[in-house]
Amino acid sequence: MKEFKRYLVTSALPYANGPVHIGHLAGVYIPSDIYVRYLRGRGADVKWVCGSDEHGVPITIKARKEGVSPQDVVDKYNKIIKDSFEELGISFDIYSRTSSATHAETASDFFRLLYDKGEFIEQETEQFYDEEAGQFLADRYITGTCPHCGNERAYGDQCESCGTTLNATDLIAPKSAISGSVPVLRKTKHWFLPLDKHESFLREWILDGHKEWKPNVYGQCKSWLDLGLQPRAVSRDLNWGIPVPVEGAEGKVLYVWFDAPIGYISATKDLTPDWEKYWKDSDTKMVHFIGKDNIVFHCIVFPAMLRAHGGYILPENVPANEFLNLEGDKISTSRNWAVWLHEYLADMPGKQDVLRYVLCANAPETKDNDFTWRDFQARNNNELVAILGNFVNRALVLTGKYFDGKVPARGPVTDFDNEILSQVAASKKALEDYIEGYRFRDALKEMMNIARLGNKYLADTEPWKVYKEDPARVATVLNIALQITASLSIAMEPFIPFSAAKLAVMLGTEPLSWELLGSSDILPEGHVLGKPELLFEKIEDSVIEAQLAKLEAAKEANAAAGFEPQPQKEPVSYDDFQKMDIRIARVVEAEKVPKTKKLLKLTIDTGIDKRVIVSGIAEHYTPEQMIGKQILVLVNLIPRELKGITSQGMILMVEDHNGALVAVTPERDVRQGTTVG
Ligand code: B3M
Ligand code: ZN
Repeated sequence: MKEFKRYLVTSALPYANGPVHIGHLAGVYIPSDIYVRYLRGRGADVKWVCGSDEHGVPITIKARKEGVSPQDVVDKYNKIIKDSFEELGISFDIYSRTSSATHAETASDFFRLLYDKGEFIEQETEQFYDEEAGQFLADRYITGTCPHCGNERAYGDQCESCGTTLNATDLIAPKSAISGSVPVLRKTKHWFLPLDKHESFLREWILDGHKEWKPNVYGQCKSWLDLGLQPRAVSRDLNWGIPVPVEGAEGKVLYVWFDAPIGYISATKDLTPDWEKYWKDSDTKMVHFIGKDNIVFHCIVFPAMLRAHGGYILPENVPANEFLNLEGDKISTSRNWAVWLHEYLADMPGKQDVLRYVLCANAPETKDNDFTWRDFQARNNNELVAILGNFVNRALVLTGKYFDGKVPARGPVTDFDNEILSQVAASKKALEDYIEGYRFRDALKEMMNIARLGNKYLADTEPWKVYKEDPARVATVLNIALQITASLSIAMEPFIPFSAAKLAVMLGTEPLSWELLGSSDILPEGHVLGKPELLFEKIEDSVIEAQLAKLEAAKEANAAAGFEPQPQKEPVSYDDFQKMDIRIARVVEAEKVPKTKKLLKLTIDTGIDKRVIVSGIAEHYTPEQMIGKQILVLVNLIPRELKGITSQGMILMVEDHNGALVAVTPERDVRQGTTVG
């Protein structure tokens, strides 16, 4: 394996159009913070850069919605994000912004160099243009009817109702979201990066050269490459972003995904005058931490850009994570289904490490994973408090009690002592392998194993029982327990740095270097310890219930906000209404229609006859739930054939806000056959 002289670590630049939530943290920022803290602990030459991504269409949409300028939006969220990261102990060397002057210049020069080298293709395309607003429309700015499901509020890039990806030109009756006018197609010129030109290089570099990448990352790259790469537009018609630095490009800016990764370079420039060493010297190991939705940009597009430019190194690894869900549901900003970092910090003061711990323990490293508040509570109470906190507390309190808070002398050691000490020593290598292999969950478990070993050691040696008879043996035991505690404080630092710092104070040491981990002589005899305090406290049910209530409220607010009653239909006469024979009937038999998921076959008593109705409610009602129920039925609906069964009528149902069907029934039982009117 190649030895590197220094590291450059990057973490995805959060869009400055909203705060950061636990999904971002578990996917990107906690793992990268662990990685970098570990490297620093080893004394490595490492620079870690991040910053906010302040361009792109979503920011302009948000600004328009809130009636403020895009600059206002990014200023607001840049501050919220930066402050909350800092409070959580996310220890970037720099948190920059893509609206900085350095970045504008860097990105602009980058584009210009590629342009001058002939690395772009210039092409005219047709794009929707809003004549009233006098501007081209990004796909998100166009709404219309979805050609697949008829949803009248589909966007030019996607229908959120049926989930289909669309082109703006697919929409039926497109409308500009800016002025409401009907947009027209107009020719516009753009610059494209011909990814196809870099395809064979990328194939070799990734598919042959980086088989060690995580399977999810490697697999995604392979499927992109196997599909064949196409030229990608790197400019947009938009008035928010970095102007395309070419004549005749008025009103055009760099595509946000072109300038954002260059933000890593700009941030490094702002961090150190030595930036070129980190970007251009092949002795530098560059690692990009990202979420899975960013893989193509970091593994394919950005490397192609760097290569087209020349002189830059490429990433050694891109350990992208999958997604974190919340209480079984996809995290969603628009539905406010998230735990927002800034709110967590306000609600749970002093509990940064609990969140860090739980998110690392549940990090979606190989597959999507779920965060639940109950699990959060259990991990705090059963792991941090009961295992880690308990061991540290016993070691320190017993030393205070028997040896006046000074590290006692170590006498002869037993085989068991040696066995425990060598297991702690072995943890160092295991931790290193896990962290360097981006397996942070396993690394966290290994750290906890040190505490588990400590507990086992105290439970087996029982110093509190032995002290009276054999204080010298207890001195040895506590000396060893304290050495383990000191090792633990080193191992904790990357994961739970606040508690590690607190523990260092209790041990009366400065933060200790990684190399000491596992040593049995970290604390000399007679060393004076600090005052023991609890590292973690139990989290009560009420705290968890408050968080769950908050989520429930979000769900309800959503349901209320998302509900848009259908507009009133065309007027009908009373005679028209009278034509519909709606009556009370009772379900007498019910069974599932074989080989279907949705259909129930119901036999109903209509008062005039017994008849069969086939109804698409099997996912909402079991046959047993339907039998005996009084329902409303439109009995004179023209019969139709469903799965070979003639269905004579329709049962009246409504759909609730979760899409579940609810039967409409009379408020109390009435005679079968009674008509509604
Ligand atoms: N802002 C997208 C995201 O947060 C984007 C990352 C840029 S990294 C150069 O998912
Ligand atoms: Zn649709």
